[in-house]
This record gives sequence, C-alpha cells and structure tokens, in this order.
Amino acid sequence: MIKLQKAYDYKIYVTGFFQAGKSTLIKTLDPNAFSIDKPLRELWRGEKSTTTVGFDLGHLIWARPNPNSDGVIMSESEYINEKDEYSGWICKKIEIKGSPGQLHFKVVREMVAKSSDGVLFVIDSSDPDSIGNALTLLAECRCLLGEDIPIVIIANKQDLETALPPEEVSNLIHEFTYGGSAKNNFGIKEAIIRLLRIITGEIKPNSNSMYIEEVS
Ligand SMILES: Nc1nc2c(ncn2[C@@H]2O[C@H](COP(=O)(O)OP(=O)(O)OP(=O)(O)O)[C@@H](O)[C@H]2O)c(=O)[nH]1
Ligand SMILES: [Mg+2]
Repeated sequence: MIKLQKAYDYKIYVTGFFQAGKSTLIKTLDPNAFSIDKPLRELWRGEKSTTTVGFDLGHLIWARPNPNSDGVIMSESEYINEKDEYSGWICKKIEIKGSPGQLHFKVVREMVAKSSDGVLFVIDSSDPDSIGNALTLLAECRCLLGEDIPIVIIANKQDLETALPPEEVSNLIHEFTYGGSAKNNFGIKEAIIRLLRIITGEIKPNSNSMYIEEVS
C-alpha cells in the first residue's frame, strides 16, 4: 500500500463566534490563504463584510534556530522566497484552517476541526454581547476535539478603543486570553507560537510565561 506523506507537521483549527476575526487572522498570516465566504447582506458595524460559509485555509512555516527558541512564524510563500536565510533552522509546516462562526454551521465546523492538533479561539473584545455565543462555541470545540486539546484564546480587535482589555475578557470567560489584533497584525504570531509550544509539550497551558517550564 502506498503511504501518503503528511502535507503538514501541525494542524491548527481557528474558531470562534460570527465576525470575531478568524478569516482576517488567517489572511493576515497568509495572504495567499483560500476562503469560502460570501458577502453579508447588511453592513456589519457600519462596514461591508463577508462571512465564511465553508472554511479558510492557509499555510505557514514555524522556523526556529534551535529547539529552545520561540522562532518565527511566516507564510509558506514568504519562507520559499527567503529559504536560504533559514538554512539549518528547524522548520515545521503548519496548516491553519478557519471555521464558519455562525452557530448553524456546526456540521461544517465538525469537518473542519477533524484531526487538529490545537485551537486558536478568537473572541471579539469590542463586542461583549458576543461572549455568551463565544462560550457556546468554546464548549462545542472541546466536545469535538476532546477536553485536553491545546487551546489559546485571543481577545481580538485590541486596536479598537472600545475593546475590553484581555484581562477583562479573561474575567468574563474564566479562561486566560491573549490580546491581539488580526487586522493590525499584533499579538497573533505570539499566540500561535505559544499554542505550538503547548502542542509540542514544551510549555504548560495557561501559564503566563513565554519561557519554557518543566513539564512533569
Ligand atoms: N478593528 C478590527 N477589526 C477586525 C479585526 N479582525 C477582524 N476585523 C473586522 O471584523 C469583521 C469580521 O472579520 P472576519 O475575519 O470576517 O470574521 P470571522 O470571524 O471570519 O467571521 P465569520 O466568518 O462570519 O464567522 C470584518 O469587518 C473585519 O475587518 C481586528 O483585529 N480589528
Ligand atoms: Mg470567517
């Protein structure tokens, strides 16, 4: 029997409620990402927006000069262009897949989530009313992938003045969250690296430190 080579080393599932910023996050990290979406019929908070009706798919590289470093995250195409710079580094391929956020797309989320190694859970910090639905999807995610699946939660849209700070989002959901902005590309790569290091077993979930801690 022919054994197919795995196309990636780790698969990250990006989920969260409607309009939280999942597709934006994936497109920011991989401008060549592919999305199945459609325009929203009405303006969303005064702006034209789209909603995912299938999935988003991007490809990233996690490159590290040594196994103790955080390393860097870049799109696969950026890596291919600058490959020589990373000669001798440990490079892992990441498949990043985004789900639809509308509650009725549960069947699609089930398919997209399958065989994921870890989860980036995106919350819209500027919309406290969405927190209840975010919690519903967080519970669904643990149900689909198991209670022990590594999850990193991003309190997104921190570029907005109206955004609740990550600590306040954490208080509301009783889980640790990282602040970031998918649109302005801050906090996102750090969150992914943290997730990857939890997946590899180098750091413990929910610890605030970016440094390696003993895992017993
Ligand atoms: N200000 C700001 N807006 C953001 C940010 N991330 C996403 N948005 C906006 O939020 C809206 C929804 O973004 P999407 O990335 O489509 O959200 P989604 O979670 O994929 O939405 P669904 O597919 O409908 O579940 C768009 O208008 C984005 O421009 C952010 O970090 N800051
Ligand atoms: Mg989307």
